[in-house]
Amino acid sequence: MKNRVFIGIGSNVGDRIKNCIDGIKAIARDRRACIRSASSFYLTSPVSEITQEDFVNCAISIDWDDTAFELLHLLNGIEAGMGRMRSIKDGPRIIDLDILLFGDAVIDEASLTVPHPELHRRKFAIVPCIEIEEGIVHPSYNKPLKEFLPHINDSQKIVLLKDRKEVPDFN
Ligand code: PH2
Ligand code: MG
Ligand code: MG
Repeated sequence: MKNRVFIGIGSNVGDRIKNCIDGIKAIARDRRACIRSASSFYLTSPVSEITQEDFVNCAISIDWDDTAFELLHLLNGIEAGMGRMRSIKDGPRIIDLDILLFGDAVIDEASLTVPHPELHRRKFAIVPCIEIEEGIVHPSYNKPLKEFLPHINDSQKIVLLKDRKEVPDFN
């Protein structure tokens, strides 16, 4: 069965835009994935205790024809293939591919929590998702994702870097 999935993408090491694009292309190459939409690319301040470079963040929606755990396995493999080390929590990374929403599934397992546990607290994750689907609902709270934005601290900076109209078609 196919599920509509939102994946958050981030990079703050090396050529950050290229890393995000390479990550999306690698997802698109898997036959179980069909890319539906990509957001604009944003420059975002790190949400972390650790001093580090700003991130480039974006999101994609895909139709995924397998389980959430198989998708996690694919994303972990792509991250490793792009040279990501098992990095310190919230530290710098070449590429980060996170399952933000998996249809309206709520999963709470040791290896996977869906929706992403920080999604509703992070502007850099919410803004690209609602750009793709304005009314998208957070299934754990049964509340539109956009309604979390006014509660997020102004210290989280996010600026448009590359409009989605200039983002290549990934299929
Ligand atoms: N990812 C993190 C921690 N902090 N901050 C920004 N701006 N963007 C990220 O992708 C990000 C972060 C952990 O995955
Ligand atoms: Mg992450
Ligand atoms: Mg991650």
